[in-house]
Amino acid sequence: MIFLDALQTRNQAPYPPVWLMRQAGRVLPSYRELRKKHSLYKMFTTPDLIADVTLLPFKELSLDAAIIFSDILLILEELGLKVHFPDNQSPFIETGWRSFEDIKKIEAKSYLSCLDFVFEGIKLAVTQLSVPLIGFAGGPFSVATYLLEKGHSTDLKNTKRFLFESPHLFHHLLKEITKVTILYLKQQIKSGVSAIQIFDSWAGLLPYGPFQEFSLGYLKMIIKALKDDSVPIIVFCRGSCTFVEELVSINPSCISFDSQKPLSLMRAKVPSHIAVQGNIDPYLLYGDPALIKKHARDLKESMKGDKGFIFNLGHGVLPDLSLDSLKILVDEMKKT
Ligand code: 1CP
Repeated sequence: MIFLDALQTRNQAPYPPVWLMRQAGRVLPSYRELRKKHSLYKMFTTPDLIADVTLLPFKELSLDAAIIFSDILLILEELGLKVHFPDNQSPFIETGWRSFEDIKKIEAKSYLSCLDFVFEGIKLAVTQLSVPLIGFAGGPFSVATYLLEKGHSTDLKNTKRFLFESPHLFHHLLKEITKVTILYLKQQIKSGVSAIQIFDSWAGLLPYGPFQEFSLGYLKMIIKALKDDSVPIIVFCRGSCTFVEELVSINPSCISFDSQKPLSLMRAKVPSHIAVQGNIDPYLLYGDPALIKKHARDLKESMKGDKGFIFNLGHGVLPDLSLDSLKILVDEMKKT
C-alpha cells in the first residue's frame, strides 16, 4: 500500500504513489457512457453506481488510490437544502432565502439522516478495490461559497462582501457546515475509507486575515475532531503554495499543493513528518507527449528519495483532456 506508506512518510518503493483529483469523471469514455443513461444526481445517490464509477479509472490507469465518487456539495442536504446538478452547468443550491438573515435558521442536527447512499457506496467499493479508498468533504468555507454565490463564481464577490458585512452570521454558517462535515467524515471512516482529503478549493481567493479566520480555523477544527479516528488527512486548497506556513500550523498528515511553485521548494517549508502531494498543472496535459513526460520526469527527479511524496495534479483533471495524455503522465511517474 504505497499510498498509505507515503502518507506516513515511509514509502520505500522506487516510484511515488499516483492518483489524480477528479480521476473518475468525463475524461473517461466509460463514465460518459454511464452519464448518457443516468442523471448526475442519480449517479451520486445510487450505491451501486457510486462504487462502479469509483472503480472506472482503474480499468484505464494504473493508480495507487481510489477516491469515492461523490461531491462536496451533497453535505448541504444534511442542512435541509436541495442541491441541483444540471447537465453541463455548475451545480447550484436551492435556498429559498429572501435575505442572508435566513442563514440564522440553518442548524445542524446531531446525527446524519440523508447521506446513507454514500456510506453504502463506500462499503461496496472497498470490497472490490485492491488499493486504499479516499473519502472526502469540502472545506466549510468552499461549501459556503456555493450557497452565497448560488453556484460558481470566479471572484467570490458575494462571499467576500458577506464576510465583511456580517462576520457573525458567516461564522454561524461555517460552524453548522463544520458540525455536519465532522459527522459525515467520521461515518465515511466507519464505512471503510483509509484516508480523508478535505477540498477547500476556493480558500486561496481570500486575503491573509480572512483566510485564517474563515478557512483555516475550520480546517483545524475538523483535523482535531478526527484525531482519534487515526486516519490520515490530506488538506487541499488552491492557494496552498501561498499559505504553506499556515497549512503546516494545523498539522495535517499531508498538504496537497497547487501548481504555483515547484513542489521541492514547498517541501523545504514542510516538516518531514507531513507528506506532500502534487503538483503538475492540469493544463500541461494539453501539451504533446514529450512535454508531458519531461515535466513528469523533472518533478520526480526533484522529489527523488522523498518518502512522503504523493504524485497528483495541482488541481482536478479537466473534463475534456485526452485519456491518452493522462496515461502518458501516470506511466512516466511510475517508471522505475
Ligand atoms: O474522481 C473524483 O475526484 C470524483 C469525485 C469528486 C470530487 C472529489 C467529484 C465528482 N467532485 C469532487 C469535489 C468537488 N466538487 C470540488 C472540490 C474539488 C475541486 O476543486 O475540483 C468542487 C469545487 C466541486 C463542485 C462541483 N461539482 C463542480 C465545480 C463547479 C464550479 O464551481 O466550477 C462541478 C462541475 C461538480 C459536478 C461534479 N462532481 C464530480 C464530477 C465528476 C462532476 C462533473 C460531472 C459531470 O460533468 O459529469
